[in-house]
Parts: sequence; C-alpha cells; structure tokens
Amino acid sequence: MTSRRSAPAFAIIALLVAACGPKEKAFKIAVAVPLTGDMGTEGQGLRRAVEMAVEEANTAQRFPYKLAAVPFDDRADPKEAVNVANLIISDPRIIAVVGHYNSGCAIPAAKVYARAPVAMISPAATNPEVTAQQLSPDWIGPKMVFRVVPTDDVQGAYAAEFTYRKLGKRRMSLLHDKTPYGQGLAEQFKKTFLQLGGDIVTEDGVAVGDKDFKALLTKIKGSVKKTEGLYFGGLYTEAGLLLKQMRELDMKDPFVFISGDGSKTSGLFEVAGESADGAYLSIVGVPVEDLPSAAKFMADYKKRWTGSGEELKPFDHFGYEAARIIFAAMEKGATNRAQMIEELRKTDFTGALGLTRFDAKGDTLNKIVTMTRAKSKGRSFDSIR
Ligand code: ABU
Repeated sequence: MTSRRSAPAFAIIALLVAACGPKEKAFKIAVAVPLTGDMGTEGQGLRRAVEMAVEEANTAQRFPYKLAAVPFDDRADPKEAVNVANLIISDPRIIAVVGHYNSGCAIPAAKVYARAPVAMISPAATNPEVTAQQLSPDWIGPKMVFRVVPTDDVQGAYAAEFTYRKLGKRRMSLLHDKTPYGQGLAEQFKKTFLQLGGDIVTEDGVAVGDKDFKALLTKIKGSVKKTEGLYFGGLYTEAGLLLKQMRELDMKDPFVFISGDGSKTSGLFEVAGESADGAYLSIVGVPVEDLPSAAKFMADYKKRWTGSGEELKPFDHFGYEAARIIFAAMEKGATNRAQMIEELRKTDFTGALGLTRFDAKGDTLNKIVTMTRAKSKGRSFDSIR
C-alpha cells in the first residue's frame, strides 16, 4: 500500500529535480523597496513592474536560463535597507538589484552593494548623493550605482523657477521632513529661489510620522513678511496632512502648496481628500501616459495586474525599465556580477523611457522634470505646459 502511493509522488519529485535541480542555471534580480507601511503602496508597484519584466523574459525564453524577481522589504527604513542589502549580497544567484525607492535607504544600501560588489539601479531615489557618493575617495568598491530617474538638483531648481517665474511668487516658506530626499529637495528649491531674487520667509523641519502641523502652519500663515506659499520636501503622507490642515486654516488660493515626486501619488488624495485640489507636484521625467514609448508597458501592466490596489504607481515604468536594462546587459553576455557592472556602464538602451544612457556618475542623461497640478475630481494630476 505504501509503495503504491509513493510511486507517483516519487516520479513527480524526480521530474522536479530534473527540471529545477541544482545544475539548472537561474539568475535572480533583487527588488529592494518598501513593501509595507505608508510607502508600501509605491514599492509594491515597483515589485509588480519588475516581476512583469521577468515573466515576459521567461515566457519569451529570452535566455538559456530562468530569471526570478526576488522582493525584499526595506520598509523605507535606512537600517532595514542595510539589513536587506546584506541579505542580498550573500545570495550569489542575485546578479543585480533594482532599488531602493527612498534616497535615505539607497545611500547606505549602496555602500553594502559596493562591498560585494553587485550593481544597483534605483528606479526612484532622487537625492544626488545616491550616485555621487561613489566618486568619493572613501568609496569602497567600483562604480556600480546607477539610476534611471533625474535628480533633485534638477527637480528642486525646476520647482523654484516655476514658482518664481510662472506663478510669480516672491516670498515662500520652506518645510522638509529631515530625510536626505526631503531636505535635499527643499535646499535645492531654496538655493535657486534665492538666486532668482525670491525670499525664503520661514524654514522648518518636521519628522516622518508627525501628524499635527497646525501650530507650524499657523506660524507660517502669520509670518510678518507675508509668505505666499509653502514648498514641502517630503512624501505624500505628510504632504496630504499638511494640505488638509492648511485648508482648515483657510490657507488656499492664492496661497500655493508645492512639493515633489514623493508626494505625487494617488495616496495624496487618500490622505488629503478634496484638500489636495490645486497642489503643485513636480515629477521626474514625462508623465507615463504622455510617453508613446511606454504605451505598451501601460497596456501590458493593466492586463497583468488587475486586482484591487494593483493600479500603476508613479515609478513603475522606471522599475520595469531598470529590469530591462539589466536583461540587455545579460544579453550582451553578463552572467556574473562583475560583468553586469561592466555592461551597465555601457548602457545604450531604448525602451519604455526612450533612450537611456548613464553619465560618469551612473545617472541617466534624461533630465526632464514636469510640473503637475492635483485635481481632486477624478483624482488626477494634470501636466502644466
Ligand atoms: N524621489 C521620490 C522618492 C523618494 C526619495 O528619493 O527618497
């Protein structure tokens, strides 16, 4: 009786061993992003995008080996990002990393990847230091950090020019969340706004997770120099709460709220509701829906991910492109970490983002930034031309 039952099971195991045994070649791409917490929605989108790219490559039998996307949750926490990076470098089957989302995570995690070394392509972290740190004489390892999004020196300067020239504002208040991303973006805004002749009336920092900004906003509203708007460097949760409390304090048009790519996501409407209406949010790159080269990606994504909460998130096309840039390097013969780094430096890839090439720092040569405006009806972000 025992032998009759175990015979088919035995055959199945033998087949599985033959199909997936240790001799079969397989490579993994790590997707190191926040998968839980407030930023989990953004990271889950990136995971879906990279998984889709991997599925496409496997289905098309593009390589004589299998690929797998392996998600790692850094929880948007720099310490956890370092833990995750150490796990990643200890798995020799991981040939490259798509990550991290937060600049505050990408900066320390990159130092761990440099020790391995294993290449990392960030699809979202925009603080210049993410890549610039690898030019430092203290950098331990080769140059192996790349990113497919423009940086905050471009984004912050663009927002300041927009505020000064297009909106005609001369006196702004500055607020940031004290993270490398939020503070860096706000500082770049300030630098350019002052250069243009504008005045920064108040300047403050808040913490990620703070909920009550009423006292701070009351101070800003009552500033002697009469501020005309608030520039916020930070992420959507705090941006949404700020907008909600600003409206409660009657801080609305012509008083402006301006923030960056970390706040431009559907989550802003979930936090702020109708109070999000009229907020200006810059984004890196061109809105994905305006990119003809990304039309197929968008259609395929919609087809592949249709469940609730699985809608396209703002950085997904960047994650998809990062994975496909890694595959292009594999196609050119990169089958180990060192070859991958070498090939990525020579990237000349045309895909959903158009043409991607990296400069000596590892940054994309695409430097486009777009300003959008939140519209609560329909929960959209309209590009401003
Ligand atoms: N660039 C938006 C994602 C946040 C960050 O860079 O930290």
